[in-house]
Amino acid sequence: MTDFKLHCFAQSGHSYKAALMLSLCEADWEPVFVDFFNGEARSPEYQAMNSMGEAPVLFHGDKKFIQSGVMLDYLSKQFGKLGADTEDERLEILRWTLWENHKLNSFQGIYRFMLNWAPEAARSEDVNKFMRGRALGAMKVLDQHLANREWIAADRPTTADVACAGYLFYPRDEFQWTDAERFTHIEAWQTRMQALPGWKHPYDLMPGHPMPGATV
Ligand SMILES: N[C@@H](CCC(=O)N[C@@H](CS)C(=O)NCC(=O)O)C(=O)O
Repeated sequence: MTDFKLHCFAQSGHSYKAALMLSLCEADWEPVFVDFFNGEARSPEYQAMNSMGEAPVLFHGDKKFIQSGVMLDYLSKQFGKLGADTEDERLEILRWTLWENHKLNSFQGIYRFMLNWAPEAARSEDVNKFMRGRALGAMKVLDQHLANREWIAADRPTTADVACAGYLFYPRDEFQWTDAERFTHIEAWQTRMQALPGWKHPYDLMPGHPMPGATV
């Protein structure tokens, strides 16, 4: 039996943060597929596990963790990896983890969902345009932050880097980014992330890709 079980699905950038952290920590873990696109997260059974109705959910023995930022903090302490060395670093990691959850990954995730997978009746060009602008705005903030530094919150990788990775490694065509919409400092940071031992692409870490009949 594995030490950790992560309820997740391949397209979930919020789940990817936890899956990537487990992989970087060389944890003994297994994914448990959440059939999100068929409504599993809204089922009474799922909501009994997570009243917030979200993926991911992480189990470690009889301990349960909800919210990716909580998982990263817990795993960092469990494995003694990617954590803060000082109080200033701890606060800087917290700053970027709160921000990615509110802006960077939230806007990218909702924009990509609306674009590719929202039910026909919920689709809206106006919503897509708005969310696209917000996502690009957040990516620009991160890009500028990375202009003169290698890692997000310290002089080495921390959970802030794992947290911000959420949606950034998914294929560009899933967001319909144009060739002009490139962020060179983020791309250089992605190359550094990919060089970390244990780094894997979200579609190689979590189940559910490709979706049956998927166009992206
Ligand atoms: N703040 C949460 C966000 C999790 C989240 O929004 N997950 C998506 C899937 S990627 C979800 O379950 N959404 C369902 C909903 O918003 O109702 C975290 O960081 O864990």
